[in-house]
Order: sequence, then C-alpha cells, then structure tokens
Amino acid sequence: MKKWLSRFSYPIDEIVNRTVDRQVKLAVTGLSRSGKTVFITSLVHQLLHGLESTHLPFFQVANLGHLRGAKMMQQPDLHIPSFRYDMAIAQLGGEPPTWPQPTSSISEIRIAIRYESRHALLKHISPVHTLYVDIVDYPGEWLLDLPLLELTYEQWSEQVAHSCQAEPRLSLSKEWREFLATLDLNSPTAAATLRQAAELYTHFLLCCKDPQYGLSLLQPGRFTMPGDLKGAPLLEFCPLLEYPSSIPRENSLFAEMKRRYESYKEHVVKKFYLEHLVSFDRQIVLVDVLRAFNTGYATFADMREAINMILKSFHYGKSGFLNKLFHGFKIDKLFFAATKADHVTPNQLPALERFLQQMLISSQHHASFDGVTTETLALASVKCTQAAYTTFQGQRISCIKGVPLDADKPIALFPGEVPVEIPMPEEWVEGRFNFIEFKPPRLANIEGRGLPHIRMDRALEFLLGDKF
Ligand SMILES: Nc1nc2c(ncn2[C@@H]2O[C@H](COP(=O)(O)OP(=O)(O)O)[C@@H](O)[C@H]2O)c(=O)[nH]1
Ligand SMILES: [Mg+2]
Repeated sequence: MKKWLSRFSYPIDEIVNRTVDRQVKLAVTGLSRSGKTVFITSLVHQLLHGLESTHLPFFQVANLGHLRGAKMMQQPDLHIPSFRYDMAIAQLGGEPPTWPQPTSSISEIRIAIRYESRHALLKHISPVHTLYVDIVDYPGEWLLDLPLLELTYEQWSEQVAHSCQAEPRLSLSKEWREFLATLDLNSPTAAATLRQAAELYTHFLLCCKDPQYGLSLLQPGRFTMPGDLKGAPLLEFCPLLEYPSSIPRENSLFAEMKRRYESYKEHVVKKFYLEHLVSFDRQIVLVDVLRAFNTGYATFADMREAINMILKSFHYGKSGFLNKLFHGFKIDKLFFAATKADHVTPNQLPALERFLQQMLISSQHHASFDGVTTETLALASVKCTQAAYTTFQGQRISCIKGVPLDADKPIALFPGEVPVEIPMPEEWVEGRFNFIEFKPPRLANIEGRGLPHIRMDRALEFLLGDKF
C-alpha cells in the first residue's frame, strides 16, 4: 500500500496517469429505507477490501488478481455533503452492531481504484491505472418531482384529487380537504393560510408514508424529504381540489398557489437536475420489494406506480423528455436491485429478481430501446441471515436464521415464498408473507475483510467491470 501511495506524489506519474485515468459517477437512489446508505457502505467496503478477492468471485478485476488497491479520496464536489462512510462502518462494527442512522439528503463519496489494465495500448502507456468512482446518494423521493415538470398546476391538482377518492388517501386527507373547503380561492391570500394548507397537506403525505400504509407516490418529494429546504417558504403551497368559480384574480389564493408551484418546479426541481443529474454516468435504483409484500397490494401497487413514473420520465436516451428540457444526459447503464435479499431463503433469489423485473417491465423496455444496458438483481448489501433447514410434517424445508431487530437470540423462520408472478389483488392475504427485519451480524474483523453480502460482486461487475 505504501508504494501505492507514493505513486500519487510524483507529478510526472500523475500527468501520465491523468491521460489514461478515468472517472465514473454512480448515482444511487431509492425510496427512503430502501437500503441506499447500507448499499453504498457495503460497496465501498467491498472495494477497499478487494485485494482479499475471495469474497468477490464475480468481480473480474479482483478475481483475476488485477486489482492493486482502492482508497478513499477527497470528493470532487465540495458543495455536496460527504457520505459518512466512517460513521456507518463504526456503527456496523460496533458492539453490538447497529444499522447506520437514516439519512435524508444528498451526499457523495470518491474512491480511487488502482488496477493493471488488460488493454494492450493502456498497458504500454503505464502498467497501472486509476479509476475514480464517485458515488452519489440521493433520496428517491426527490425523483418523484420529475413528472411535475410536465404537469401544469391544474393537471397536478387533478391527479391528487383523483387519488384522494380512494382509500387510504380518502380518510388520511380528510383534515386537509376540510380545511381547503373553508377557503375562498378567489380572495386575496394571507401567508398564514398558505402555510397552514401546506402543513396539513404535508401531514397527510407523512401519514401516507407511515409504515402502516407504506405509500410511495407522494408529491412533491421535498414535502416528505425536505433536505436543506426544511421550513423554506418555497415549500408553502399545496394542490387545490377545485377551481375558483370565476377567473382567478392576480392576487388570489389560487393564483398564489399556482405561482408557488411553478416556482418550486423552477427553483427546486430543475435546479436539482441541472446541478446533479447531468453529471451521472450510471444510475442504481434500489427497491425494497419485501416491504410491499408485508403491507399488501395497495402498498405494492403504489410503489410500482411511483417507480415506473420516475423511470418513465427520467431520461435514459435521446427520446426522454428530460433531454428535451436539459441537454447532456449520458446515463449508459441502469441497475435495479431488490435489496435485503437475505430476508428470503437462497432458493428464492431468482423469484425475487423475476418479481422486480415484472414490476419494472415497462421502464426496462424504454431503457433498452434507448440503448441503455439494464440489469436486475436481488442482493443483500450486508447479509444478516444464514441458510438453515427445518423439518415440518416429515418434509425438509429451507429457512433462514438470524437475530430479529427486536430480539437478542437468533431464530429460524420460513419467511414465505416469493411469488413468481404478481399475485391478483385478492391473493395478497394477510400473513402470507413474514419478512421481518434483522440485526446486522456481529463481525469479529470488520477491518480485515469485506462485509458479508449476497451478490454485491455481481453488482460491482455490472457497474464497473467494463471500466478496467
Ligand atoms: N437484512 C438486511 N437489512 C438491510 C440491508 N440493507 C438495509 N437494511 C435495512 O434497511 C434499513 C434502511 O437502510 P438504509 O440504507 O438506511 O436505507 P436508506 O434510507 O435508503 O438509506 C436498515 O436500517 C436495515 O434495517 C441488508 O442488506 N440486509
Ligand atoms: Mg440513507
């Protein structure tokens, strides 16, 4: 490693390297609790420990012995908060180990990977090269704002009004709707009224998001995940459920709400895309499919609609609408992962993958059509369970063994079978699935070898394999 470090200090080496060094920016997104922080922590940990390649059989550069080492570097964008890898590892390696703190904003980390090139020309220039991997973590909720760019205030309001006609949104939106009903949409507006309407609407969205309902399609995304906009007047508006009876006046409540909606699109949504999205090379979308199984069909259907809505409007090629708005999108690989695959028995992994593929099928077609390479995997960033067997009525049944989040001793359980096809709404019966959360494993030597995982090596190969 010493020799490795010293190479960085020779300017001439640096100049030669720069001509062949490459950079790749990976964007990791997914709805909150989908496993982004744990995924990035594990990805970085696997790379930093890549020299002990036995834990990464499918990551070719490591497996073929071409990896020289990896190191964390100063991130390139100083205005973005740093991804707190050190804190996450301290928690996972604690006694007892705990899951990293939830995060609610954007962050970035840079890893430099040194490797021996396979390409004859590159070998000729220099035997060892560096690949800089920048990883950006951002809330999937913010992506839910993408479709708003195509919607007028009236069209968006209509969509929300429509979704509030069915349960559970009908009941959960009651207080907000009743407040709106007391307002005169054509009268001049008071700041306090706007604030109260926005607060009640936000409360409604947060109730929808509660694990009991687990709904995902909640717009605007910053209302539930404000990041650094918490408390900003930019977020003080909401959709309206009806139009004013006469043409709205310039200073009316309706006109002000509409103005703020447009301002949100301009100053929050577009700004985010211009600042960040244009620089992404590869996009990773994490999905906690098992959460939907546990909660039921409504949660699943809502999650599917939210993810497909995001991906449909996302640009993955020339025909995407974002490319018409902003030029220069260059994403060439799209990776979907069903996270927490250690919650199912190993023989269920293919079913979990197939299920996610089915969930995203229309988006994947769009992406392939646009020339983007896609991959779907079921993975566990940190494997918390072991495969085990039990006998039931004389039959050998495969199950998993791990320590539940709310217990101290391991249990063996059969969590339920992942369906190969998406079940009909009436087939999502209560108790069919029992995917519980687990404590992270106790690791005697977290600094000595890569975190236990399922298929992180395949993820690395898809995301980075072609760069070496
Ligand atoms: N068993 C298991 N649980 C996981 C894994 N990854 C995440 N989790 C669980 O999911 C929770 C949310 O993960 P986190 O990465 O913080 O989600 P984020 O909000 O998308 O960043 C964690 O606290 C863990 O309980 C995994 O690989 N295996
Ligand atoms: Mg996080």
